[in-house]
Amino acid sequence: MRNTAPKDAAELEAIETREWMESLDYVLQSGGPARVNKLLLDLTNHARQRGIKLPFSANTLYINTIPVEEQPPFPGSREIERRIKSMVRWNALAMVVKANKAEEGIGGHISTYASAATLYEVGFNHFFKGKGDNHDGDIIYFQGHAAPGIYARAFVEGRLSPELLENFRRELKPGGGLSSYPHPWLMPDFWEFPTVSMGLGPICSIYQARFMRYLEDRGLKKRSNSKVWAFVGDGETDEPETLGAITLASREKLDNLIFVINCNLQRLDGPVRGNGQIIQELEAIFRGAGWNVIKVIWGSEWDALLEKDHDGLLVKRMGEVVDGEYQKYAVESGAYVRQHFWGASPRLLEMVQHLSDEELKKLTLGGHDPIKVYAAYKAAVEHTGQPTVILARTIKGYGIGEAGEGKNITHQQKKLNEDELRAFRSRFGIPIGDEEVSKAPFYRPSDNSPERTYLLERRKQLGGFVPTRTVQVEPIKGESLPELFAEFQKGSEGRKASTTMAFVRMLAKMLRDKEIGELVVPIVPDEARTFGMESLFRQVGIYSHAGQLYEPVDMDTLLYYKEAKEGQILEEGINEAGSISSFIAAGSAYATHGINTIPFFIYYSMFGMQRVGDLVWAAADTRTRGFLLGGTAGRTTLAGEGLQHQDGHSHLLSLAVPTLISYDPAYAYEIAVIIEEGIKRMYRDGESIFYYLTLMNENYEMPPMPDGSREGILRGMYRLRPAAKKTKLRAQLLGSGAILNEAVRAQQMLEAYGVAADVWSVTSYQELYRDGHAVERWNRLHPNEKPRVPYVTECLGSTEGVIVAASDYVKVLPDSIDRWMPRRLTSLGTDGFGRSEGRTALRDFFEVDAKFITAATLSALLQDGKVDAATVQKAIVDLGINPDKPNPAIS
Ligand SMILES: Cc1ncc(C[n+]2csc(CCOP(=O)(O)OP(=O)(O)O)c2C)c(N)n1
Ligand SMILES: [Mg+2]
Repeated sequence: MRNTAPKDAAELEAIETREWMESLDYVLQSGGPARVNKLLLDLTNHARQRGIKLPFSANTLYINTIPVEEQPPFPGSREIERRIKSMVRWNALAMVVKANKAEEGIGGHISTYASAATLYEVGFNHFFKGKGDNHDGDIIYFQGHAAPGIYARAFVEGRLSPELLENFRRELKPGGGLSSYPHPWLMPDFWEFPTVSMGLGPICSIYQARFMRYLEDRGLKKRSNSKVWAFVGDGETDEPETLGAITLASREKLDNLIFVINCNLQRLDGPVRGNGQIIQELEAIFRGAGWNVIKVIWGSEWDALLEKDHDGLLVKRMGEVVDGEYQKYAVESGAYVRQHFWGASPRLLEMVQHLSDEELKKLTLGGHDPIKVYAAYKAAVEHTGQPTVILARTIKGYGIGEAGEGKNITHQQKKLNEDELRAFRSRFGIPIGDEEVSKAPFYRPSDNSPERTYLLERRKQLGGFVPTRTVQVEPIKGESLPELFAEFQKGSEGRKASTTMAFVRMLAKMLRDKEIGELVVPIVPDEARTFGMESLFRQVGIYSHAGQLYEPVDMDTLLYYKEAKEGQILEEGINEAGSISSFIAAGSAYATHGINTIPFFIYYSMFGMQRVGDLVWAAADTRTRGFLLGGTAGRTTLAGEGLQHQDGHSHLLSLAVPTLISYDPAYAYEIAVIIEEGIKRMYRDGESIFYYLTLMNENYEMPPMPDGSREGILRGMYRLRPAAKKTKLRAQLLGSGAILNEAVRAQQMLEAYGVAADVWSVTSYQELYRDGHAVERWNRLHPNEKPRVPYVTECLGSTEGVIVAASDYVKVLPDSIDRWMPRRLTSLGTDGFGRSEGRTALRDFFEVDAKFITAATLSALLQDGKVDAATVQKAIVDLGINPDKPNPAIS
């Protein structure tokens, strides 16, 4: 009972607030944190029901998420680990400095690893699992620009020779070198995942984690504790791919996934968020998306200061300073920090009175403190039900001092002068003498040194070295394949079908196959119905970790939307980037998990190569195997859809991907031959290639497979229909994909003009192009040997007449093999923007239909002097061609 009445409303409020606080303290004491949580939640809801609009913030304070009291003891020897880390730091730096001494401009990065060293070392010594005995191994995406540090550690471990380090970024030196960044293609025993194109590592890691669950749920792999770690730059989070799929991870409760974002507050040009706080921004994004967020901002030295912060002044100050200013503290003196950070209030200044300027400057950040990093990693690996992101604050170029620590130029820093090298050496206590230091020699402690003994023991306990790429997979036998695909050689016997339908039937059969059935992974980005694949929903189910918690609206139909925990289809929604990330995970599972999964990713071809081309490139680097299927190929085949949908150039883009083999097939048997061969080459013979096939939705009769055409189908062309009878005027018509039937029709039309034409099916200009160049190169380098003959020349060399090629793709494809043709080539193709129209109108517009092929053939004969101009002119009129129509290539 108060004996004096409150003086005013403000005082009343203060008393009221205090009473509420005291009540809360009481509840905390008597009921614990869980009870406080519940109470606050109930109160919040109560307030909302009364119409109170509560402010929303997804942020917590700008301090470490894990309070000191909850920090686990550090289990290792801090001293030895510090020394190991120092050696790795030195070698990483020396590698870059040396490479640039040896060859000016060769590049490399010092500052990324310098900021991330503790984040990696704690992982290497305590968390990252290798694939040794009793371990499935973790899946680790190393930040691309930190590669020197990862090499340096492998060197200290004794896995990489000094010669290899010497040849960092000079891979073509005798004996080999080290690739600039993680590239499994270039270092197939070392790197597992390419990460250097920013954003691709993070999105691939999410789908990788989900694919691990998929394998477990389908019974293809035992459930394990393996984690997927993705090390990401804070600047890298600006790539849409980095954050674009994070809700999938929380939705699927991927507690096997850990992002470690190295928040050094800088990217290449300058600060990531000079005027804001990247850590707080990312915290809000990830918390909002349902992730477990662990902030590791302040090192242990700050604990005592924070403990003294009874009125929250320090925490408030921490939260209001922007990143640009924090970066400035990293390059400035202790006196500057005292004045500008602590000087914000006399109370703050008082808190650090006992510290010298030097001590103030040395207060470590969380990402450089093994104790804090260990606590975060431990909490992350033990967390269940959600993915975890660790936001670790560091300084870019940490330890390189005057040479660039914290400076805007630091990302590009590649050289250190003698003084700077000496300073770094001394700071990290590397036993290298003053006379030698300018040469930046590598330093590896002796085999029986405490550091080596410790580090090797740690790796042994954790299952072996990482990164290591190994391939241990049982090849498939493929004995049932010839029979499986045999029916497609017969043709459709009068019935009309599209190549997409034919493919879907093949897929359904493969899914039922005894040997490969369970390995097939169909992947669709919300396009299954477009491609007539809905029958598979029911046949094998759509994968869903949660099963199906509702009754689908179409339950009473035969082809209902069936989701199941053991479902086989990966239905990724409208997400080509995610789908191809799944494709990469499934197509490289032979190495990651020792399982030969065979992905078939079917999608709109326009939203493939050009939309997610960089991921296709990364798929190749990853040595991915599998099939990409571009639906409704060709600029004129997909009627109605128009400019953004009609694909006339994906084959041009796919041509550039070295391990991707592309086909534009026209008939079911061609597809059957290609897929059967592909499965054998990739999964029986272990070739690291993948396939791109375009499929169509145009229905026509599928002819039977001509005898002896198998090799030609695979190599790129074969004679489909020889001319009925040979006349004086001769022509060779090359057709592919959707336009092959136009060439067949032109063959008949040309008979009326006395021209006997052979029709060839060109299944792959890309294969013909690669073969032509390979042969040409061989001949160039072997002048004394009998020259080899390109396959195109072999096919057309002994033929007669003009050569006309027509496809539903850009003309540069046939043009690319022109030089190996025995005679000049006329090419028709679909350069230009598509239109919404019907097929007939489109083929007329793009000048690729039978009448244009006929006219082009006659025109070529005119140039050869075989017919006169009047004949061609008459044909143009007779065929109804408007010679003054707009040029489709530029209209
Ligand atoms: C897609 C892509 N764009 C640009 C680059 C060039 N690049 C390489 S590193 C880098 C800055 C990286 O900053 P951050 O992600 O913060 O990593 P840090 O080095 O600071 O750890 C840039 C722009 C790239 N590798 N990939
Ligand atoms: Mg950065």
